[in-house]
Amino acid sequence: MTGPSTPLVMGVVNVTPDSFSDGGRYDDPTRAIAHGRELLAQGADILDVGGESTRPGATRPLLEEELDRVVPVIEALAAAGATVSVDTMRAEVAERAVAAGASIVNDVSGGLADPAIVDVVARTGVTYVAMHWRAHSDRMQEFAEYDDRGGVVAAVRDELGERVAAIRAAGVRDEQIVLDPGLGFAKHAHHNWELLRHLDVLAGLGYPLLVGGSRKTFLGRLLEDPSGQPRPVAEREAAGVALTTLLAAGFGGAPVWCLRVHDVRAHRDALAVAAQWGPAADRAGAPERD
Ligand code: PMM
Repeated sequence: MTGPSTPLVMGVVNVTPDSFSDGGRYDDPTRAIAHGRELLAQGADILDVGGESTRPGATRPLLEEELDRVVPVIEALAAAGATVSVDTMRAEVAERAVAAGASIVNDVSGGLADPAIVDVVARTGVTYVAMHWRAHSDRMQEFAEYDDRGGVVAAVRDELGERVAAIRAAGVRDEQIVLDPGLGFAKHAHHNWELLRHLDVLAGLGYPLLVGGSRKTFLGRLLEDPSGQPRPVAEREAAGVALTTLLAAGFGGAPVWCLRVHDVRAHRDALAVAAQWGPAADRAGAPERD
C-alpha cells in the first residue's frame, strides 16, 4: 500500500491547572516553556499553547487568566524558533497571541464561541484550525446526538461546511483554513471511531485535516478493564501511537495534514515507521544499511 505523505506533528503545551491529559503538570509559564522546548527537541513541527482546559465538564478561565497563562509562553517559544499555535476560543487571546509570535490560531469552537476570532484571523493572515464543536465543555456531551441519516460523519461534514462558509465570509482565505473532526467534543467513543474511519468525507470539503486523538477518553474506553474502568490517561499512549500509525498509513481514507499529540517522540517514531511505506521523499531519514 502506498500511504499518503507524513503528517506534521503538533505537540501539546497545556498551560492549565486542570487539563485531562497532563493534569496541570505545566501550569506555570516557566514549566510550560521548558516542556515546549523539550517537545521541540523531540521533533515537534508545531507547538500548540493553550490556557483553557476543554476536558468534559471543565469551566472556563477568565480572559485575563488565559492571557497570563499563554502570552509569556508563546513569546518565549516563538523566540526559540518554534512555529507556535494558540489553542483558544477567544478573539482577544488570538490577537495577543499572534502579536506574541503565534502563526496559527487553533479554535476548538470553529468560530462559534467568539465570532470575532475569525476577523482577527482574516486581518492577520494566520492559519486557522476550525474544529467541529457544538457547546462549551461543561455541557458538550449533552449534544452528542446524531441522527440516522448519514450519522455523525455527515453531520460533522455539514456543520464544518457551515463554519467554512462563515469563516470565508469574514474574509479568511482558503489557504488559511484547516479542519478538525473534534474527537471527543460532543461525541461518544463510537462517534470518534466512525469519524476516524471516514476522514475522506471531511477531506471532501477541500481543506487540510488536523486530528487530535492523543490520550482521549475513547482510547481509555477501548482499553477498559474487566470491571469497566477506562484505562487511565497516563496509560493510553500505545493506543494513541497505533492510531497515528494507521492514520499515517492512510487508514482514515484521506491524508492527515497534522496530528496533535502529547508524547511527540513516540508519535514521531510511529511516523518514521509508517513513512517506510510512503512516498520516497518521506523515507529520507531511513538508514541505507542494516
Ligand atoms: N483537543 C483538545 C484541545 N484542543 N484542538 C484541536 N484542534 N483538536 C483537538 O482534538 C483538541 C484541541 C483537548 O485535549 P487536551 O486536553 O489534550 O489538550
